[in-house]
Parts: sequence; C-alpha cells; structure tokens
Amino acid sequence: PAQTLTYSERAARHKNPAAKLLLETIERKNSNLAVSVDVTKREDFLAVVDAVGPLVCLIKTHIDIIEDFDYGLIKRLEELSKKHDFVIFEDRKFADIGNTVALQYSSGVHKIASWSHITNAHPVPGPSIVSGLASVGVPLGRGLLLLAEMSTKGALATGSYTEEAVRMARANSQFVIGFIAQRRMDGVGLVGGDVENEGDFLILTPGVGLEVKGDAMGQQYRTPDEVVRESGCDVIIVGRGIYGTDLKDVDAIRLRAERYRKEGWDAYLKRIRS
Ligand code: 5IU
Repeated sequence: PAQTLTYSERAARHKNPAAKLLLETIERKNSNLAVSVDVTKREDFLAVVDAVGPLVCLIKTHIDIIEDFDYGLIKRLEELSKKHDFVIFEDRKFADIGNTVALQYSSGVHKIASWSHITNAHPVPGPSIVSGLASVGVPLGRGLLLLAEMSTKGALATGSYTEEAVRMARANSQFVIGFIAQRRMDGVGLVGGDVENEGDFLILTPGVGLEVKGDAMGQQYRTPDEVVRESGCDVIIVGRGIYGTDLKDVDAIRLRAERYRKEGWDAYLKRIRS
C-alpha cells in the first residue's frame, strides 16, 4: 500500500507529470507542506509566497480573490516557483458541465491551465467534468484532484458520494492524480475488488491547524500528525495557521511554516517506519 512507501518510490511509479513533479519535490525538499495563500493583494501574496517558498512542496492559490490581478502576477508566481522549487495548485473547484469547465480552465482572465500544475474539481456533475478538464489539461501535462471529502462541518461529500468520486478517479487515472480528502482512499468503493492493484492516489488535506480546532464559519482543524500518520494523507494544506493576521511579519510567517513543515515530515517518517 502507498502509505508505507517513500515519496520517491511512489514518484517512480507515477506516469502523470504533475504527480511525479509533486512527489519528487516533496522528497527533494523534505516537505509535505502546502501553504494556501488566501490573501487579496498582489504584493501581500508575493511576499508570503517568497517567505514560505523554500519550506513548501506546493503553493495553493485562489487566484480569483486577488483584487489587483493582472497577468504579470502569474509571471512573478512562476519565477518564484522556479526560484524556490514548488508546485502550483489553483484550488478552483470546478463544478460545471464538461464544455464549460474546459473554457473556465483554459480561458478567461486567469488562464489557469497555462500555469497551474494541479487543479481540482467537484465530482458532482459526473465523469464528464473529468473529460472536459482532461481535454485541456492532459496535453499540457497537468493533474486533477477530485474533491472526495471536505473539512467543513456538515459536508455532504460522504458515503456513496465519496465512493463514486474514487470510482471516477480510477476510471481516469492518467489525469486524476488523487483527491482532496481527510484520509486515504485505498479500496474505497471497490466491490469485491482487487485491493492489491489499487492505484496510487495522492491525498492532499486541508483543515490543518496546531493552535485552534476550527473557525467561526465551519472549518475544522486536525494536527499534521493526525492527518499524515493516523489518516495516511500525503500533503498537509495550511492557510491561516501560517500566514496569520499580520502579513508584514514575514519572519513569523517563515517560523510558523518551518514548524508545520517539521511536524508534517516527522509524521511521515513515523508512518513509513511503523
Ligand atoms: N479548503 C478547505 N477545506 C476543504 C477544501 C478546501 O479548507 O475541504 I476541498 C481550502 C479553503 C482554504 C484552505 O483555501 O483550504 C484552508 O485554509 P485555512 O487553513 O486558513 O483554514
């Protein structure tokens, strides 16, 4: 099972270029930390990315919340991605019919497919959302994550919905590289299935925090150890726990990022040695 292998052993088994890149980056940097940079001003965004860049495998963006966006920001982000060696994940959560999501992914102001190695989609429309996004993403070597679960209180993505999401991924595993989920999905929804030959899906997990258990809007946090060691997830995604409330204090941001990086990595080492 994937959760007892090292990240580099798994990188060698993946064909999708984005999955390979992410696993290799994790191993190279000894970091399974992703920072979600949910800030609304371009200069704040770039300052946080530059501060945490050396410590992360991946930067997660919500590019549509940037108030002073222009395409020059993407060039700066790509430069920082090369300088600090991190993967880019636009957390777009596509949810429309295939034809529409293909346009949203390739076009508009943001042209997500042209710069984001990884993006994600809700499985709610069924397999056509994957084929729509794949028509744009596969020729560019991109990877897709399906939202199999959410971190929020009362989330509807549970039970048979989650199982169907995993089946959709298995049917499209050249483009679907894994899930946003709260635990490993190995064998989920397999009926009398062949667990031995289960694909190796990456699990990226938001809802990670060390100081508090949640926020006032339904978010729920678990620790890196609960997420990586106990639940077998591969990447911890941390937003406010790292960038905090004072965006000017980049030293404090960097220190918090290092704390999460170490906790996430130690939890992984314990997992593969157990
Ligand atoms: N995010 C979640 N939970 C989910 C999914 C996405 O928190 O189930 I799917 C996003 C939302 C935000 C980031 O961009 O991950 C978490 O930010 P905080 O660590 O600040 O809560």
